[in-house]
Amino acid sequence: MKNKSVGSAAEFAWQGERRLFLGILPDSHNARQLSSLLPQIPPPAKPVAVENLHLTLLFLGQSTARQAQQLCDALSQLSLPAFSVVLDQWQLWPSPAVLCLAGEVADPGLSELYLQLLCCAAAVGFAPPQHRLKPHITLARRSKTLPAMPSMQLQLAGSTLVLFHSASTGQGVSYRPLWQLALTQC
Ligand code: 3AM
Repeated sequence: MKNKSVGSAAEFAWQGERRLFLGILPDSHNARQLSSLLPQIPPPAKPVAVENLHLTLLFLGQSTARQAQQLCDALSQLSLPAFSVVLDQWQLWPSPAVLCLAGEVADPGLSELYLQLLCCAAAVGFAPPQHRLKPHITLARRSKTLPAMPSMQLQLAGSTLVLFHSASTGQGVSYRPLWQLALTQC
């Protein structure tokens, strides 16, 4: 199957820099599963807005439009593998104070995809990540302790790579898809 990218030149026309990351959106079934968990998170943790739920593959940081365009052009030339991942561990990450549903990198497709993302990002000048990939979806911020949460096995299919803009708005952060690329099913 040929890769198909979606995104227009208009998406890459911003002035200055934007905060970007590459990731995956949950499909509608996953989104329903995750949505059912959000009301069960006790305060003071603040559940993430449903429309912001995502799995981060690679945080890129500040980027010009030109640099983002170069990255997307490079990624579009490749046959990037689709992957699956199971998220089934509730974890509290103390330093960012986030509650997440996490899993392990078990699918070789995910390892290969991540390596290709690292290579392309480095080639266009993005700094390397400071931590290894830990697949997770953040469900809440301002989490102080790990709450008792129902057991969950979220089977996530990574079939579309998304470039997100992490935008600060008056209502808080918003993760806006700028560009997408279909991943190749093996
Ligand atoms: O919600 P998650 O963890 O999936 O944690 C931040 C969030 O992902 C992560 O990028 C996503 C969008 O903001 N992030 C923010 N700053 C980061 C940094 N300096 C970072 N990841 C790595 N390094």
